Amino acid sequence: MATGKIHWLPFRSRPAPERRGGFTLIELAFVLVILGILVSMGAGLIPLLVNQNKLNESRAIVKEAKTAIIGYALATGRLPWAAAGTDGTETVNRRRGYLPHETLGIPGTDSYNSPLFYSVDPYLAASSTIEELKGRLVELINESHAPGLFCDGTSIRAAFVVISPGKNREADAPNDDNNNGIVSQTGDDNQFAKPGDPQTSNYDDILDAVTLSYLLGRLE
Ligand SMILES: [Ca+2]
Ligand SMILES: [Ca+2]
Ligand SMILES: [Ca+2]
Repeated sequence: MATGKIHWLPFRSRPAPERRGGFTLIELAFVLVILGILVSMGAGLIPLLVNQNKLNESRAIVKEAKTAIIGYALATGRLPWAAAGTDGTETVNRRRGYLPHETLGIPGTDSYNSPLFYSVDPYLAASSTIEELKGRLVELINESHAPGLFCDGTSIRAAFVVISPGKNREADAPNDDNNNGIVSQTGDDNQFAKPGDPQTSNYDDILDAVTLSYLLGRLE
């Protein structure tokens, strides 16, 4: 080119843009968009996983409380009364309230750090020996003594229920009838939700129950 003349290269031999093994801007942009979509999908999953984890944790806590109460019945011949306060000490003649966790020697809060609730058939808390407790369970089962605690309307007759108020940190109907967010001695009745009722926008409590016949089986 020292002569300054223009030398036209034949069209065929014009050098093609070289590939150097990297990405073009278009390719990079495309990859970034896909990555962005994947990251946002992953980020969206995190709260769901945290929710599920908390739910499972509270379910396990409620189940452990249930096991501890059965152990208490085996050791003392009666079920504990409910606790009037969150200190978890049972209050004689109290059939609905907080879990008597101090009396049971177990933790009293769920994974949301709310106190657990508890309700008991009073006939079973007023017993004093295993034999008496078994006799009372038989009377409640054959209804020679009126059952005092139900789940799912009146279709399940329970010895006791343990309730975590769940994510909204308040007991929901039908576990709370007077709408004060707690399981109350007065103002709430003796009918509770069905164990394992699905979580909805209105109901997120985690309830577990021990039926009369199950407890009788465990005492025999
Ligand atoms: Ca709730
Ligand atoms: Ca109720
Ligand atoms: Ca209430």
